[in-house]
Amino acid sequence: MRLSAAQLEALPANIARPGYDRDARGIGIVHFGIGAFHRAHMAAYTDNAMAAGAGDWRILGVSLRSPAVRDQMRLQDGFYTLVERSAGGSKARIIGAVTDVLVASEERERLNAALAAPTTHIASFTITEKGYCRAPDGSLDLALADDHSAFSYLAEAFARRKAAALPGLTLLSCDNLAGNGAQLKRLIGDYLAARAPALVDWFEGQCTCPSTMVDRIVPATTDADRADIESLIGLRDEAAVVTEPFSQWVIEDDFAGPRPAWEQHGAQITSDVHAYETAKLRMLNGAHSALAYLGLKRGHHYVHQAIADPALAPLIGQLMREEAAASLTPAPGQDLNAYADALIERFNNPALNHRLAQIAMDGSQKIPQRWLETLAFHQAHGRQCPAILSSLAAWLGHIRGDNGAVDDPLARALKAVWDQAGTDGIVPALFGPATLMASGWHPSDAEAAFIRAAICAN
Ligand code: CS2
Repeated sequence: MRLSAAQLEALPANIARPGYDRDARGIGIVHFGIGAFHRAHMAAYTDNAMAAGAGDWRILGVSLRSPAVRDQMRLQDGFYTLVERSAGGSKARIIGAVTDVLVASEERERLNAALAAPTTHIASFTITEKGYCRAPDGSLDLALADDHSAFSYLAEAFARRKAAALPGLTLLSCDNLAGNGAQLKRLIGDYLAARAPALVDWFEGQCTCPSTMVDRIVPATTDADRADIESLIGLRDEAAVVTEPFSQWVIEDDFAGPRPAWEQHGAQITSDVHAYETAKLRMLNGAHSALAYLGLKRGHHYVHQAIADPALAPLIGQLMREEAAASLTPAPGQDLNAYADALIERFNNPALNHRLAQIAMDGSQKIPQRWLETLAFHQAHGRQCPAILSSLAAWLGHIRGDNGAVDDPLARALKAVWDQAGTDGIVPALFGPATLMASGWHPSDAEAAFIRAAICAN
């Protein structure tokens, strides 16, 4: 039997279910990119907020193209199980915050109407790094930002809201980009300037784009997880998500209109998220990517295996503490050493089975904010970062194809650079000025030599 509204009564008594009358609540949020991360993070905070008080904050989930999540969730009336897993065991609850999921390209008008509804106040995003359609220099790539990108749907909705004299929206990026709100704002501005210039002033005057730091480790759900959850709840749940007990959300206090009382359920609303965001990107995500490429090379499959490898653990410690943390200015009360300790403990969670291959995906979109900014900082102070440079060498091996097929929007282009430049030329050919991975970090001869030696040592 499948989990659905009609089956909630059949759940075992120890499985918590939404503590509010869902049908009495309206939609206040449209969320783009309704993958496992959103379901384990923002949707759970929103579910808690609705259980604790009034508020029409149900979420309409949007997939830009893939019907997979829609097909899983529609049959279940949007309900799904959220399981927190640690060495101590599993804790499951049912989340009801998501009303429905639609595929944008199939239900364009319905999406448009939802975004333009007076009751909708927030459009939020977990569309992954590549969903932002950025060119290597960070500007909007208009060829990527086509009619099926989030930008195009937003522009249509803005036109309707403006015509109806409705207030703007809060556009909430929950992706792992540096200054994610500021980037979203700039990219939407670029899109409108090119495609709908009459909306630029309205957007700038009416909408806001708070930056956020989002953190929860959410491995892709496997068939084994679904079987396990079926035995836990007694119902089949195709949309279940598995996560760690830890969760963190820091949000810049810059909303265009009302919002759920997320801060009463663990979120921090602050005037400045920068220190948290950069620490998370450079320390957690930076270490994650290093574990992925170095770990795959050493034959590991999961994060907890890679972090337990004595050949990798010291290097990860060095990357987090001596390279990433040393590049940061902590906020008052932010203890980066304690943060590194906590991250190592989370990486060690043996119950999560977080696949390195999942983290290794889309490296071209991830490593600028995870590694290259740290490299640039230290280079400016005359220092080298051996742990990051070793990780970069492992990534170069990865995109050459050393670990098998490469899942990255730039996979072909990166391979072409490799084929042309070879080991001797790959660093300047990929990271030099006006190259695919050009950034604020300009590799010195010594850094290039370090990476080359690390590639050859393998
Ligand atoms: C990971 C992140 O897949 C990846 O690249 O580094 O998804 C990471 O698990 C989350 O950002 C943790 O909050």
